[in-house]
Amino acid sequence: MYTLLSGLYKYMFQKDEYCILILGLDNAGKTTFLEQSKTRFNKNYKGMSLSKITTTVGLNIGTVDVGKARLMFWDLGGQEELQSLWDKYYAECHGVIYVIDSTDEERLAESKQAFDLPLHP
Ligand SMILES: Nc1nc2c(ncn2[C@@H]2O[C@H](COP(=O)(O)OP(=O)(O)OP(=O)(O)O)[C@@H](O)[C@H]2O)c(=O)[nH]1
Ligand SMILES: [Mg+2]
Repeated sequence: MYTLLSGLYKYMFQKDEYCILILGLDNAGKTTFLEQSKTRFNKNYKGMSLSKITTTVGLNIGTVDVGKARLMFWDLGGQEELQSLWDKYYAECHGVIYVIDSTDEERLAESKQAFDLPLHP
């Protein structure tokens, strides 16, 4: 009976969790995108001032609830020396968002190169 009730409770109230990686070069706008998404989708979330966002060293995690789904965003640092860490997270994630600064034409080729980084399973 307990199993039945807890199963019903989970079905009714627990959200499906998905992990989404946010990748892209440093300065592409990954953390800004995540802050904007949290502000837009999470009621009562007072977003931090966008001008206070500094470069990400390591990992920045943000959660956004959309309908019955809970999206856990993993926003990784995009600096060159941090890019080798990206593939450590692929196995754990359900999806990837790759952010490109479309106004930074000089770095488009570099961005493609980082996107094409070989995987090291
Ligand atoms: N005008 C404009 N500026 C933006 C936009 N998105 C980000 N920026 C600015 O670009 C700079 C870098 O943004 P971040 O969100 O820190 O970039 P990031 O990809 O997280 O960088 P790393 O953490 O170093 O990998 C900041 O000064 C932002 O304010 C945008 O859509 N428009
Ligand atoms: Mg960042």
